[in-house]
Amino acid sequence: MPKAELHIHIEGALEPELIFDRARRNGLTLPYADVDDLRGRYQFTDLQSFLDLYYTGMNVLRTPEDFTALTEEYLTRAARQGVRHAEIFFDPQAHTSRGVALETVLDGVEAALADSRRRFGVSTALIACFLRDRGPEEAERTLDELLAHKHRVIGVGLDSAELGHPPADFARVFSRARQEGLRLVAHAGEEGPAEYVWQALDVLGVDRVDHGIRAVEDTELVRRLARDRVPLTVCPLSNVRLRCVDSLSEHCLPRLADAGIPITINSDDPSYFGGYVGDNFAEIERELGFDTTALREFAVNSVEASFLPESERERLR
Ligand code: ES4
Ligand code: ZN
Repeated sequence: MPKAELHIHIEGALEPELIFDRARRNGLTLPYADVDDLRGRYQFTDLQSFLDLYYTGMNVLRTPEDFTALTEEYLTRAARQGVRHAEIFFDPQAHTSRGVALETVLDGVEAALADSRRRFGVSTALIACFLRDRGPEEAERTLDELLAHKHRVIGVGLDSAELGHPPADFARVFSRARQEGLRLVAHAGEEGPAEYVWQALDVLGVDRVDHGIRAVEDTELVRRLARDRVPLTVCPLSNVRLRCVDSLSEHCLPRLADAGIPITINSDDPSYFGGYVGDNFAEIERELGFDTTALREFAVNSVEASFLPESERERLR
């Protein structure tokens, strides 16, 4: 089934084996005995407990070649699971804040994206996310830096620790990004309340909502998302691993889909959450009993919800 992946953090595709490989190449010592020791620590209680390991893990990424290797590994795995187009998030501030230049990240990632269509059969676009827990002023400075490379990203997003960092705080930086012609997305309603989803829609004016699962708690919001056909990029395995839902069999995605919201299925941070996008499809099929028609609809939604121009969508149908 050809599909687009619309919610993947490239830094979350960093597998433990690559962490060790890059630490060795960069002369860094890791506080883990081996790959199994590191993987054994991937037991999360909430979003923050994951983010702590996520930001530590990416500390081994120093050179353009590190980012190229990371991106090639992701594209290899995604292609094997049927991904034909990927809109890839990256976190500029997670690198610039530790002395790795934005150019290093962009040059390295793009070296892999440049021949992705030919090598992997995957078309790509990049979305730069602001780290909401570092505040709106730093987000504005990050946008200034990004605008020197405007042609290299298709849009901006908002991620990291959600609670206490509402979308409305980022009204100005998103308004500027829109004026620059960038597409807009934001994580909202992952751990945060339905109110944050309203703000993503009405204050930021996003094209898609990342996660958005807590919209299920607000019937008026569910009607709004369905009426305006606002896509949600749902990440089922992520939601279970971060305990945003109790179990996959109790996930709200059937209720959101039945209400008429365009739902897409995505991997989020596949190295940390136990699977790539095909694994997410397989698990929801098994645990939620979706039939082939329903799964195909999620795949079709991902193409329709992508930022691909109409002329390039035929390839994915
Ligand atoms: C993230 Cl699962 C998730 N939520 C929020 N921000 C993130 N950054 C990377 N993964
Ligand atoms: Zn995410």
